[in-house]
Amino acid sequence: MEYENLIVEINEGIVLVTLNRPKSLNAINAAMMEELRFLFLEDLTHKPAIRGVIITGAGNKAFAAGADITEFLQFNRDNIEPFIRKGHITFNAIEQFHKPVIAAIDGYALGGGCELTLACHLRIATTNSQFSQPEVKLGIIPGYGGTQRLVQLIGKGKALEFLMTGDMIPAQTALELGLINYLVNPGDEIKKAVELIDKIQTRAPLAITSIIETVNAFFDKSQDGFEMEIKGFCDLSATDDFKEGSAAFLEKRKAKFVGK
Ligand code: CO8
Repeated sequence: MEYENLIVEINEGIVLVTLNRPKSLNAINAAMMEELRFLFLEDLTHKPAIRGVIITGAGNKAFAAGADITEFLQFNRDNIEPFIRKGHITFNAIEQFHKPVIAAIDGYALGGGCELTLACHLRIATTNSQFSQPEVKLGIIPGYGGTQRLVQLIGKGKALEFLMTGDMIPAQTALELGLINYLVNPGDEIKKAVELIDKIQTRAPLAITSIIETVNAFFDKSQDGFEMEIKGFCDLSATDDFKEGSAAFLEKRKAKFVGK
């Protein structure tokens, strides 16, 4: 697939995905959603040497100002569901991706754009950033998992306030709420994301994938996260990396993990 709404660059195993519709503040239209789905469920699954993914927005005004409102008038009760389901499938794939996915936010992260950041494993935002789930002002609710992931991240009370007011909250407040992991100066968001991926890469890769799966299981009612942790731990105890990690500690040297 040719990407027309995303720029996808791979550099030293880090995939930099830029939402690229700056004239519409990177609003997520149906075509961009399909490209994101293809990227995470097809394209990247064929690329073995990926260390992590960074998602950012083109320009310095927005990460993404939500779903593309110009497409809304065509929607009705009979035709909307496939679009909403595709958003869920895509954002679930991002959440379940086996390597760290980090949102690097500079500017507005609104509606579906905010929901996209919530599906990422970690969020870094600049001091210029603002967050909102303004759907109630349009007569709808978040449709890409926002009602669930926001509660998971900041708790029910704050999430209800955020969702029912549709207020814009500045990055500093987002940091205090635990909505973002790091607050940085504009221009430093990608650097900080690379720094985190570099650090995570020094840890055992199979353990990182297991952490992602097991933490996600906590929020999945069809899974028993405790059982998954037991299985994950036992499986990892059979890996070369477990032997290497323990030996390196005892020999007072840095571990060299191979992902086996
Ligand atoms: N969709 C389409 N175009 C947009 C969007 C958007 N979400 N946001 C901004 N734009 C466009 C504007 O229309 C404008 O275009 P033009 O230059 O052609 O007039 C351009 O981007 C620049 O925007 P503004 O002139 O409005 O810039 P301001 O700095 O004055 O304001 C704001 C910036 C505050 C971000 C303002 O643009 C705004 O409020 N945008 C809408 C935000 C919003 O309501 N987002 C939520 C959408 S609903 C949603 O995301 C639900 C997801 C799940 C359902 C999916 C169903 C398929």
